Amino acid sequence: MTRRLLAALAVAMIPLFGEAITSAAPGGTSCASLAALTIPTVTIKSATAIAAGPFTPPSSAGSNTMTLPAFCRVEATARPTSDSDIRFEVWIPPADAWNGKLQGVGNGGYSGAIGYAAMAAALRRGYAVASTDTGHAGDDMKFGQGHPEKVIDWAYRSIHVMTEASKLVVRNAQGRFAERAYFVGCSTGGHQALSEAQRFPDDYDGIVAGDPANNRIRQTFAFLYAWVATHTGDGRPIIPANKLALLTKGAVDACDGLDGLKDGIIDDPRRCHFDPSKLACRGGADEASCLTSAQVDAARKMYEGVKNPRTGEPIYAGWPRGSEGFGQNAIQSWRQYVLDPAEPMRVDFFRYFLFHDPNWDYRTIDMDRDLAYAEQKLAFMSAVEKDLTPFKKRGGKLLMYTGWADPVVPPQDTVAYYDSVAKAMGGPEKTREFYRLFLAPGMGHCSGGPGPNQFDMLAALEQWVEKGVAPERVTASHVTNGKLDRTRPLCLYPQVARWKGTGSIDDAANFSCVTEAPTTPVRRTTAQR
Ligand SMILES: [Ca+2]
Repeated sequence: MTRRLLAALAVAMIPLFGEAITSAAPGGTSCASLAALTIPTVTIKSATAIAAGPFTPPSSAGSNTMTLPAFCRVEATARPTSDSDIRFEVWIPPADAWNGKLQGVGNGGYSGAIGYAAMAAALRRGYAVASTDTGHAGDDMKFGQGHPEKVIDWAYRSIHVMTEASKLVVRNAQGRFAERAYFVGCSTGGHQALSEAQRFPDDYDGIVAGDPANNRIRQTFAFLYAWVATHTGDGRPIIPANKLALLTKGAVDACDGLDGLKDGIIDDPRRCHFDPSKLACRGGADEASCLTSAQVDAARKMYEGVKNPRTGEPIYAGWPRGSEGFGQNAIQSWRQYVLDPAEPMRVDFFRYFLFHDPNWDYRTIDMDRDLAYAEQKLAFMSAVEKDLTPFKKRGGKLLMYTGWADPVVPPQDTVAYYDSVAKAMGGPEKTREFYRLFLAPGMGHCSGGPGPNQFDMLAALEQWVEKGVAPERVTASHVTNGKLDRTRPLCLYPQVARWKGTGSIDDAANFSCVTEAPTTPVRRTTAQR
């Protein structure tokens, strides 16, 4: 009785102190006073109550004005080492709008920028949300020169320190810890997601890892390989941009029907063996409608992927058929990460992170010796640990997805990582108890593509973590010019979506998730024959 009375009085008194909008929560600390919070190695720069309405993030983020509900904005810097400068923000809804949960959001590329758009999306769902610039500003890699601790901050430490500090900030704002913590990221965010599950299993209850660039070192070697394979000795692209769509059309024409449905989508590129020589020009001509032998050769190398020159072993998966050029933007093709750059993408990894030589010549690469060196020197840059026992034991749930037409992170590497975890964790059944993979046919890098590519993995994960309902299928939508024109189920790997034979092929309800025979026939012993 007395406590209720005090609580009522406290609420009634708030306006007298002018804290009606600055208070994050009854029972918590007012927003403004969060600035006085002390967390080891963390400096809080500001804590500001933001009223509902338009909010413009700092100009360096290149973000537009967004319309947001009211929140408490906390800006902070973490310095886990003397060379660290990890900026992060925590946005906290008012108590009555808070869903009781915290969300950490991931980054893209080497992006030294806070992800305001992702923060906004989380805030609108009622989450308290945190994002970091990963410890440096800007997308280039020169920050690593002479700053090994900053490379570690980028690779995995920044997300962890952001997460630990954010939990305390939210606790002080609301008067209690968040009941659940989720991490959501794609691309580098997917790398960060897997890194968290592997390195810091206590950080998050649920994790969404999209199109993960977690096999970072090998992916960087693959970028170099791909650039050299697709450029002339003097650095000009061998395949012109306007022939990429031709390649995709050739691949789709050859493989669309393999899944039993001619719908413009290659369901599983592993089953597609389209050879670009099918598009070869006759008699050595170079025309817009066909490929020269050099162009055929370059495309083959992209599909094939980088191999160890000494042993012949694959180093990293090749790019999937269907990823060559399926849209207008450079990111919807091989252009952005392979053909357009004047030098191999991420060549500064070698210059500033690995060899400490700004003049290092990528043509001197030895894919055998240099890869071994990189994986010894910078092992922490990848997140490829197969044993996820600690994450599973603490009850963590991990949802991973990727686009089968991803032109940036070849999806076969993502599948290979999942399979390697399943093997290490006692098989597919035991792995599905805490870690599930969903493949999106015809989806590009994190979004876009001819296949359905919009879905809500976080909602599926919330059901799993909070209600124990593990996702079997997730409905994905395809939108053209703002109009929904197709839905399909994304199926729990290794299942695939198959049309039931009746009804619209643009309606997910008419599809079942089924198990098909493996792509590689199982070898039988003589006795079994
Ligand atoms: Ca098809």
